[in-house]
Amino acid sequence: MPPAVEANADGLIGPTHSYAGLSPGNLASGKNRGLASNPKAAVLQGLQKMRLLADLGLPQFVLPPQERPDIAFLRSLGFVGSDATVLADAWRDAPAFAAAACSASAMWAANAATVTPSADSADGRVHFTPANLVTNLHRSLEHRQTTRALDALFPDPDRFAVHDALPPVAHLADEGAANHVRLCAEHGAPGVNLMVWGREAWEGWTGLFPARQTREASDAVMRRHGATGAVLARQSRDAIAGGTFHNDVVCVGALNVLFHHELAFEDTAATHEAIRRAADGRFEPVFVEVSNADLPLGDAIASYLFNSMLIQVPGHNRLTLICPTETQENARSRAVTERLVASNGPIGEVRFVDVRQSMRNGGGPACLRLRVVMTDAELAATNPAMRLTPELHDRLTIWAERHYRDELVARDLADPDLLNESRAALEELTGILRLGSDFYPFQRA
Ligand code: SUG
Repeated sequence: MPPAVEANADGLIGPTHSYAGLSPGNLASGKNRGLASNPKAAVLQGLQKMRLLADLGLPQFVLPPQERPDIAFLRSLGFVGSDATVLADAWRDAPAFAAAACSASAMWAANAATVTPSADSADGRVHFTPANLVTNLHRSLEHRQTTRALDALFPDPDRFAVHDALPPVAHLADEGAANHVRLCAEHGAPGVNLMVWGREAWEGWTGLFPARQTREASDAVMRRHGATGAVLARQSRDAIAGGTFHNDVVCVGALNVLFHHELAFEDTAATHEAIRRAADGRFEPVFVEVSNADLPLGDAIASYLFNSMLIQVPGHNRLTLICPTETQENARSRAVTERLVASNGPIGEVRFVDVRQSMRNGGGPACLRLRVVMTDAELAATNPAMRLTPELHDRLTIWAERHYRDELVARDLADPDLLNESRAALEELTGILRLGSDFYPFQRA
C-alpha cells in the first residue's frame, strides 16, 4: 500500500462573483440576494485560504474559474448578434436566464466532482465524476468546463480517469463531493465512502426545499468508479427543510473521524452502524456528534461550523479544523470548538479563515475545495503549473488586483465591459496555469 496525502484543489473565484439569490434552500443565497459583492476581495480571500493550506504542508491546486457571462448558453436560448447584443437582449427579455449565465458558482469546487482515490477504485486509478448539478440552472452550466479543468489538472490517463458527468436529468441529480465523505485508517489505505442522498429518483419529493442529490446518482457514481466500501445514507428531511442544501453543511470527516450534527442523517444509528460494518475492523470509526440542544440546526447553518476543512497537518497528532470566521462569531458554535480542543477527542486545533464573500452565498471553507487523495506518483503526474506555490500565490494576487472589480451590483452584470474584462483576465490566466490556448469557449470561437 503506497502512502498517500490529501491534496486540495480550490476553485479560483471568478470576476463575476455576485449575489443573485439563485439557490432555493440555501438560506444565505436567498438572504443576501441583491447585495453588492466584491469580486476582488472574494478572490483574494480564496487565495489566502489556499496559501494557508499550502503553508501547513498540504498539496494545494488551483482550479480556474469558468467563462462568465456564459454567452454560448444564452445563444442556445435563441439570442443572436454580437456578444454584447446577446447579453443586453438576454437581460432585457430573460433576466433569470441572464443571471444564471453570469454566476461565478464554479468556485465551490466541492461540487465540481466526486473523487475516488486509487486505494478504493477497482482499476487502481483515481476516478472523478464531475457533478451534473442539475437542480439549479446556474450550476447545471458548469460540468462540461469542469471536465476540461480536471483533464488539465489530471492529464495522465494511466493514473486518472476523468469521466463525463452523469446524464443531466433530475433522476440522477448529483452535487459531487459535497455529499461524500471518505473515512479510512490513513489516506493511502482502503476507505469507506459515505454517500449522503436527499431523495430517491422516483419518490414524490414534497419538501419545502429541493433535495439535490438522488440515491441513484450516488449509487451510479460509486458503481462507475468501482469504489469499494460504499455506504449510502439518507440525509435527514429536517436538515434539508432547515437549509442543509448539501450534507457538508452539517457534516465533515477525515481519516477515521466523522464530525456531524445530530440532525444530519435520517437514521443516525443505522448510518453509524453501516460505516462500522464497512470499515470491517480495518479501522475503528470515531463519531463526534453535536446535539441539537448544544447547537441548534439554525446556528450550525448560519455559522457553518461543519462546513470546515478537517485536516491532518503533517507532524500533528490530532486533527485541525479550519472554520470560517462566522463560526468564531457565533457563541454556541465557538463554544463547541472550545470543547473539542479542550477534550481529549480527535480534533485538537481550530483555526479560522475569512471567506466572507463566499459565505454570503452559502459557501464556506469546505465548499471551496475538492479533496483528492494521491500517492507520490499520482501527485507527480498532476499539472505542476496548477499547483499553488508561494510564487503562484503572489502572481495570482497581482493578477486579481489588476483585473477584478471591487464592487458589483446586479446591473453591472449586464455591462459588456465586464464581459471583456473577464475574458482578458481569463486569457492571461490560461498562460499562468498553462491551460492551453483553447481552454475557454471564447478562445475557441
Ligand atoms: O450551490 N451557492 C452555492 C453554494 C455551494 C456551496 N457548496 C457546498 N456546500 N459544498 C449553491 O447553492 C449561490 C449563488 C447566488 O445566489 O448568486 C450559490 O450558487
